[in-house]
Amino acid sequence: MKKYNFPNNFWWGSAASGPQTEGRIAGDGKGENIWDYWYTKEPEKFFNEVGPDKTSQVYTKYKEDIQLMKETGHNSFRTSIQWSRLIPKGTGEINQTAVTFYREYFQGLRENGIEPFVNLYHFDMPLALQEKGGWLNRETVDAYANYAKTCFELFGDIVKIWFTHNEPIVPVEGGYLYQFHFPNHINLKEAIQVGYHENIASAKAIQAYHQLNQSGEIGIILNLTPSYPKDNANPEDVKAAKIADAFFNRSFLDPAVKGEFPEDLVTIIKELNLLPEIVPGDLTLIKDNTVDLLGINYYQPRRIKAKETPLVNVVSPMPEDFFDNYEMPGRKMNPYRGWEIYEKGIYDILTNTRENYGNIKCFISENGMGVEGEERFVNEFGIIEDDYRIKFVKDHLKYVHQAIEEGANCVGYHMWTCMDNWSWTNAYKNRYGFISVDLDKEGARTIKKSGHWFKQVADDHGFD
Ligand code: BGP
Repeated sequence: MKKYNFPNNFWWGSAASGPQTEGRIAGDGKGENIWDYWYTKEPEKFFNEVGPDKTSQVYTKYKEDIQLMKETGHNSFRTSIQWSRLIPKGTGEINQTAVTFYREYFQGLRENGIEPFVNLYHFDMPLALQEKGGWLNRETVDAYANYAKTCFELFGDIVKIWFTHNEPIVPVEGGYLYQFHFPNHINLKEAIQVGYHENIASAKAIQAYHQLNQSGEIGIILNLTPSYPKDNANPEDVKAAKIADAFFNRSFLDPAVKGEFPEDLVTIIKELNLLPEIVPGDLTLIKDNTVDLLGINYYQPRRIKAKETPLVNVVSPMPEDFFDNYEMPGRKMNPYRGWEIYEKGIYDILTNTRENYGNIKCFISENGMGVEGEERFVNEFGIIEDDYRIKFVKDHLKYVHQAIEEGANCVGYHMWTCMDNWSWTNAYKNRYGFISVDLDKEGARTIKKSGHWFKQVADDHGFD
């Protein structure tokens, strides 16, 4: 038995998404989403001007990729359905080519002993719906609920583990606060409405899934960023960290798991006079439709201190009116991506989930290390020697192990990601995969050292 031994039925694998991997094939019937559109309008906003057309070509290579997943120890794998591939305009006609593709893809995974985890929404609003306001428009919630039900009906015989959203806070932050997703607004009122609608949409999808009785599970995937106060002994820092936690974590975590919005956040939003438009019945819907399991994406923590001059900008308030981000001296950084590495954060999240969220069934749905310029680590056999990634995953897994030993109900670990993939405006800047993709050689794949290592860990159910 290994020193860091995990249960025999632990989920080992990785995560990806449709828009980041599939690529767009001319004539396949896919409709436009916000990424296709934004790229045609402002290609210069994307790293090296590489857009969503140039993804890792999973659409044509998925059979080969499934074999590579086996060679890298996967017993499970997450991707997402692209809403605009399945229903090109977001509502209405279904693209039958997409139905065939997804059925074969998911079935192929299952036949090879890889459980397909399927997410419904990974930042990819169909353009036709965005033109009517996207998540700002309540009609999108109903369109999404219908899309979700369609997916369950079309693929529910093969797929038994579903997710309503990946990181729903990101479209809020990127699209309505910090300008890294279309439509690039800066407007807290809109941000709150968008987040609220995503929560309602998630509950509606959960309701639809449970009504169909398909004998599977449905959850949500949240990127949780533990908020650490600069000084634990300073009540103002502690208070500021709690507010950041409410904005960025509990805004989705509490409705998803507890069926209610966090009171402290509601109070702040009320005081700002920014409550969203609520339709009668919404709060009961949220209460009655919580998740069966929780996916946790963890990359880095947030370090927070109290604002030196607390001042809410009443004309255009922002979350940062309530706290300051703090660059802790001496914190460990990923030198290739610029994000902090704090392995214990993963343990703190799992412990918080155990203690304060009813120890809901959960798994690590993303964790990984982005590296810019990874080609420089290629050895004479053409393999990327990513020892830094092995160390990163190992160091996090040790803390996952500890949390499980202490009772956390964590049933798996998925790394971000399988094949190096296209990452929104960062395109191929930061590589994350177990498997490299050579864009100059028609997307040729090579397993990295970490992929071989991971296979051993999965086979051995752990490591020493
Ligand atoms: C996560 C997203 C992924 C992916 C990853 C890497 O938050 O769920 O879709 O983009 O971040 O991000 P980046 O390429 O910006 O380093």
